[in-house]
Amino acid sequence: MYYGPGLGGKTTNLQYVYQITSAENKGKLISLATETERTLFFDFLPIDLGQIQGFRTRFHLYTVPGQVFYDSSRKLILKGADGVVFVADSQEERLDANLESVSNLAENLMEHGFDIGNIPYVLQLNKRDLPSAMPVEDLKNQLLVKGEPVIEAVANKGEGVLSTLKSVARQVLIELRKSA
Ligand SMILES: Nc1nc2c(ncn2[C@@H]2O[C@H](COP(=O)(O)OP(=O)(O)OP(=O)(O)O)[C@@H](O)[C@H]2O)c(=O)[nH]1
Ligand SMILES: [Mg+2]
Repeated sequence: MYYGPGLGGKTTNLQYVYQITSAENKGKLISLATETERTLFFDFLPIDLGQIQGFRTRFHLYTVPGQVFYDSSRKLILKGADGVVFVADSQEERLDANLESVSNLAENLMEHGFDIGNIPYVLQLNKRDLPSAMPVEDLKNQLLVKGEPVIEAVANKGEGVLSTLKSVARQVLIELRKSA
């Protein structure tokens, strides 16, 4: 599941994954959006990542709406999440929105009995191309929750998108193995 502040680039991550995945390995990309392309409820993309360590792996990718007032949608979708990608917007003027979204995530996870400290988790620092992007070290200081993998991205160009997905997928598989 892709979480993060509004306009941070969550939907863009899914669109890129959709674009580069061959037809036989993906289902439909379903987007429920407003007229202005803001996610209203969620985006959904089922994909097949092929064989990983002898497992045939299928993932259901979801994004949630980042806008603060859509919290009930976020809660509902978070309920079934096996892993979370936090898509941060690197621009300095979005720092507060990033921080608010991280604490909203931690709260909503807790409500479902999950611990942000245990769930597979990746921090994606998106929009690295923009002039007001904060230094990576500063963003890490502000946004890291537990020493999770950090991936720099320019999602609309596809940079960092796949490595983000692989990183969270790997963690999810490790968790599944533990419970198998
Ligand atoms: N310059 C730049 N623009 C980006 C990047 N990633 C996404 N965008 C643009 O940012 C805008 C918002 O991206 P979305 O993917 O719709 O953001 P979102 O997180 O899904 O937003 P909500 O659905 O409202 O939560 C779009 O115009 C994207 O093209 C990036 O790395 N750099
Ligand atoms: Mg969106």
